[in-house]
Amino acid sequence: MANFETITVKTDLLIVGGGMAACGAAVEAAYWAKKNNLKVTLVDKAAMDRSGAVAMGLSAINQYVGLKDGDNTLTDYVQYVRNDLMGVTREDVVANIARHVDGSVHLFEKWGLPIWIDADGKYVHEGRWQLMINGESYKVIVAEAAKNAMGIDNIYERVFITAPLMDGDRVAGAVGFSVREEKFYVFLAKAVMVAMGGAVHVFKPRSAGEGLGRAWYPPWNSGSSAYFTLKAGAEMTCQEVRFIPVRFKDAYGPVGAWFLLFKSRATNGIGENYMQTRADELQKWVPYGKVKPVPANLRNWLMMLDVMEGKGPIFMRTEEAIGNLAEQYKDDPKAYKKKMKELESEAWEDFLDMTISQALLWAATNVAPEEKSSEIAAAEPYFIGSHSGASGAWVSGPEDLQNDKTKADYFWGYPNMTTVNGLFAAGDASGASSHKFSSGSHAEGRIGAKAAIKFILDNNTEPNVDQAVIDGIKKEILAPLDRFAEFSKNSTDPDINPEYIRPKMFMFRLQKIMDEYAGGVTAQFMTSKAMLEKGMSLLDFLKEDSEKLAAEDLHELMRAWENVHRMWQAEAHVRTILFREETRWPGYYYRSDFPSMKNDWKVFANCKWNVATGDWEMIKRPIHQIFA
Ligand code: SFD
Ligand code: AMP
Repeated sequence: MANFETITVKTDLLIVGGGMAACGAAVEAAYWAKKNNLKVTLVDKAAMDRSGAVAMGLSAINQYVGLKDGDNTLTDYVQYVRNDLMGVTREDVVANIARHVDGSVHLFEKWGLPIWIDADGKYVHEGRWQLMINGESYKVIVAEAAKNAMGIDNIYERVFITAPLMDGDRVAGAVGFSVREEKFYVFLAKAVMVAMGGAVHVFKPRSAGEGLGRAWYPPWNSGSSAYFTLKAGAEMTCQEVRFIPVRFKDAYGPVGAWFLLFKSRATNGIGENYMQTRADELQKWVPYGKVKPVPANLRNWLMMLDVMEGKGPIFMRTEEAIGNLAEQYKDDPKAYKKKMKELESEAWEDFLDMTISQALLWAATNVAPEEKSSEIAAAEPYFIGSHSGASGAWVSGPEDLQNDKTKADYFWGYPNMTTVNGLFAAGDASGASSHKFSSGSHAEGRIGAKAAIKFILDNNTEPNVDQAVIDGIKKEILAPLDRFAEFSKNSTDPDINPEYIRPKMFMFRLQKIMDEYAGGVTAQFMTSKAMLEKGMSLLDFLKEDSEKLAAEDLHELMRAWENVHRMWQAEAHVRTILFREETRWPGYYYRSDFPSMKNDWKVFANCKWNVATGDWEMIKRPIHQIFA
């Protein structure tokens, strides 16, 4: 039997994850912990310098409110998020992030991140809320500050956090294993900050064959945040609000810079602009159909209607946009040439900063963006609470932003604490607070970590976990290695074996179920009660077979558990789409049996897995408007 050495680490605050939210949490927690003589420990499955969504870098900071400069107010930002999410948002949590996000951006700049500056010394905006950056080293810069604050001895890299540890109704730490050495880790903590990102590859991606695995969001964000919080018994919110990003087709290059900075149009196969030809459709989704900017899912929806009518492909008119921007220099050949070179290099840098594979695809297919349009398409669904989706844990808001009506529903003592004592969440891990992106996730990590330190000071008792429980979990986590060792010689091809299923095949099966029954690309993002119920019954079989996962080595053991985490994210999603009997975000998913938005569904659809019974509970929570 696989019997790894067990390493036990005792700490006060445990931060699981090493991405944007975790780096924010690290900087803030280290500051307050030092003042109070507490210990903070951080665990990342990868190396913090390049882990998480910002691994390749980014070309914009998507949340900057500019509060001090008087550019915008908190109300402006809350209205933007509320409208984009068709009314479903926690205004207290959104505003709390928005009032702190500029501070994170200024820290990034201080730490060395180059933010574009115009001739007047002002930040160059991509759009109203977005700043342009030279962001290839964004993550390295943010991680360096976190590491300096924490001290390298308090950071564990390449340790995959597998599950929570509980002490009654309070979190007591986490367990995981090294992906490089035969070591099993037990972290005992008085509070835990969950910041393990969102979930990718729950649905079948568009990429196949030689491009297999390519996705917009990082494939290594595999639903660990959702699994961890669900298994700890935390209430979850917006599990139905997946994000379908429209991206450059096949290499998933982002479109924001093209639409906002380059002011590009997208047109269909016969040259029509669906935002104009389909404008009437927006009336069906009022009040959100008439707000500006048009909500992301409705922009998707108008495009999808064209595609469903066979009017594809859809093109980003890069050549037209670049031509328009250079037009005013036309009479001066030298200035025109210079402007064209500048626009060309900005176009390439946009991808080289954050989605290098899109630049590679352009090079491989002889695309010069100033000459030729590029195809865009709606990608497969992602679970990401920080971008234009909203899935995550249901967390307490801050006390000072509550009113008489909201306090009982939205506040329980510590900002960003989930419904489980001592368990905090930020970034993709916390729900109903979309549009925080990289900068807002960092700010939310800071908010949550400060509150977590306060929680520890108010509840400063040692966690108590039964050794027999830890022994049982260790056995369960390492079991896939034993299964492979015992049975792999029973067949000539170790991939095909009646005794077990390997993680890759398991993932394909999960993705096929989700794609076909829960409204993936193949189903044109459409589903219904009957489809979801059939999908759920197939997920039940998959769950049974998850006990037969086998792993040849440590890397595959990680793959095995990543897919168990994805499966839980999938189940929370299917159950919640089934629960919400309406279509609220048609460009994210469409319920063919409930094809319109309904007033009585203007609520949060929450869910909770009962730790004692294993049953799921579905809960409606009220949406309170706090800002004008
Ligand atoms: O253009 C475990 N994002 C963008 N944000 C912006 O501000 N500007 C942009 O330009 C953005 N765009 C963009 C973005 C992301 C990507 C991939 C692309 C383009 C191509 C979004 C942000 O990146 C995102 O909002 C934040 O990064 C979210 O922060 P956070 O902390 O919630 O997630 P993370 O950074 O991915 O970190 C997750 C961490 O968890 C670790 N981890 N550790 C231990 N055990 C486990 N089991 C774990 N599972 C995961 C990871 O290693 C990582 O450290 S654009 O498209 O809009
Ligand atoms: P994306 O590259 O699609 O992730 O977009 C980056 C940022 O620009 C996000 O804040 C998006 O919500 C926003 N955005 C992208 N396209 C548009 C658009 N057509 N209109 C308004 N905002 C957009």
